[in-house]
Amino acid sequence: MLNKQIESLLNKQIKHEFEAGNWYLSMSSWADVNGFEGAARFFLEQSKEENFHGMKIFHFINNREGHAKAPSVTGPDTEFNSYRHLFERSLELEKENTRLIDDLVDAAREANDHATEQFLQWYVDEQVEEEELFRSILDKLNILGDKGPGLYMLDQELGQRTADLPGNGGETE
Ligand code: OFO
Repeated sequence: MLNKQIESLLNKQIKHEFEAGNWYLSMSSWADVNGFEGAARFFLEQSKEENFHGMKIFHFINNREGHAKAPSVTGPDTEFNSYRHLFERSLELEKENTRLIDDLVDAAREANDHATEQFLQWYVDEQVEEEELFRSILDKLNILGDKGPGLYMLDQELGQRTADLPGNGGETE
């Protein structure tokens, strides 16, 4: 059974995951409106992943006799300065999420809640991958450039992305 403090922190994390999902949805829309079809697809898939992360915690709370709360989420920005800005902002969001997950792991450890600590290990690993993903895209932008054929090629590559979700053949299964 979850203690109340861990339950409350996990509920806050659900909210954060859905807020991240909304940020990525907003980025997808900005990319679409500005003609970047690849990034529009990429961020739509990223948004689905974040919503899945939130739902995974949602089910975990209720499975452990807690009460998962459907979160009220704050709206993201709708305008971005540039293609590069989308990925810089994404990396910031992921770094912030890594800090929140680390705090949650610390709290679970202090509460001797081994099941939650083990459950959160999936998120710890996911954060390493997600920060690396956005860093690698920024590296490619540095190499290929922010406009012209280089940017077009990168956008095409990003458009190949499929969310790592159950049923999509990803590691999540
Ligand atoms: Fe961007 O990762 Fe969720 O947890």
